[in-house]
Amino acid sequence: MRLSRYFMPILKENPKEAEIVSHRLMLRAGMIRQQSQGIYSWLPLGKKVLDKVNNIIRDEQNRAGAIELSMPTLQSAELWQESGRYDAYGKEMLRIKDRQDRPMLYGPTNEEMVTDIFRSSVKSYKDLPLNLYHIQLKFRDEIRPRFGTMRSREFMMKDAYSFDLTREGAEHSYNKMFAAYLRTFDRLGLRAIPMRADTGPIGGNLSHEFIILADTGESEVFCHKDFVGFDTPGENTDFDSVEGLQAIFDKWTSLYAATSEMHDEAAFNAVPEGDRLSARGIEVGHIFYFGTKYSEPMGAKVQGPDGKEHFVHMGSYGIGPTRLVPAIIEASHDENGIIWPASVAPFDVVVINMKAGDQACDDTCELIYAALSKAGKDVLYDDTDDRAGTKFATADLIGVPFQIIAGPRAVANGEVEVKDRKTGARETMTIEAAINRFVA
Ligand code: 5CA
Repeated sequence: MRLSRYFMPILKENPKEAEIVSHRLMLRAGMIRQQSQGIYSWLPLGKKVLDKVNNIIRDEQNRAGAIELSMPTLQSAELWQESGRYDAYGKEMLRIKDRQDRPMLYGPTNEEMVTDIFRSSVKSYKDLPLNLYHIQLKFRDEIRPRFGTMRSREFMMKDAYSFDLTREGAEHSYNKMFAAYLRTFDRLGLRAIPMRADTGPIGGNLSHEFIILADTGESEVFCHKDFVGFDTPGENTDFDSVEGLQAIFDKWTSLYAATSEMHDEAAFNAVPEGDRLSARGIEVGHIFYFGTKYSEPMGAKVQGPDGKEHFVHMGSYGIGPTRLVPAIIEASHDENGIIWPASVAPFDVVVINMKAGDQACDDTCELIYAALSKAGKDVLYDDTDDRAGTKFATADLIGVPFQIIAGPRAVANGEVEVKDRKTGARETMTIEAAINRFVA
């Protein structure tokens, strides 16, 4: 992508409304724009990162055996009257009427709708276990939307819903998502700790929140510090192995970890003082097992091997991609801007032409841009006529992992500079070596 033809509205000044660093940097880097309170557009640079986050989430959901579909944002109130949540949900639910005066709502979550899909076509235990997910916008009329897309009113959620014949089966389904979440957050460059959590309006009694430790987090959390160094389940994790997944769950819940709602002071004090971590955190995922809370009132049942009808045991599993993007920034930035982990970086590398219009600089940059693009790299080419200093600041701000800098002096020697955004290390090398560094 040539920057001269891209749309990346960088802000020079620090936006006053932004209280935390991720919100400030997302606005400054031209990733998002607020349209009304708690409702955001994702501009091209932000959209690229969000898509990469979603693809990692999708990949790990699929690996764990979940199946993607897409449900609408607008739902009929009738479904929610069946479960009893239409009245219970309160003011967070945005209620709308259509032209026939029928009550509708903008979905804050999808338990009812997915249960309706399930009951309409699954009739036998032979079709279980089943886990259906989608990545879709939600709306919650939060009292205090804040921190940009960290807590917004319209936000994206990956929500998965599992169906099993028995409680034991449902626990295995829960463990699959538990392990998938550990892998997902690891691939996003984050250390997320599963903590026992309150279930709120979703219901049930088994629930974990996945929390990233960050000073700007909204949750108060308490845990054993050893979680910070725990190994993440590997790529070869067998999601069909009941024992294998139980072992992962047991290990990751063997030490104390709880959010403030579930905090047990006495149990925490039993942890040796030097191992206690009392911190703030960002909730990036939340999983629930709630048994037959929805299947019973909505009549979602299957025929079991005993020939009888059984209400299915369900769980739901949420991740917030539009919260994850700022959470990654909170965990990875410096005074100059964002430092993206390679897995979600909007571009692999940025080529900086320090003197656009200079024939040798232009030729060198074009050559590198073409070679890397041909090799399948996602390259941003800063071909604008901005001052070199402005270009460096922009490249640092938007956090692309590597910069290839072509200035007249180096280019005269057939050389360019390669800068690592994270370490700041710069290395001068031949043009060919620079290309090979990313292509090889
Ligand atoms: N149905 C269940 C799981 S599918 C559910 O709704 N869970 S939740 O309420 O905990 O939300 C799941 C995830 O969505 C949260 O962990 C969080 O990452 C994200 N999320 C929730 N509310 C917001 C919000 N206002 N802004 C941004 N992300 C949010």
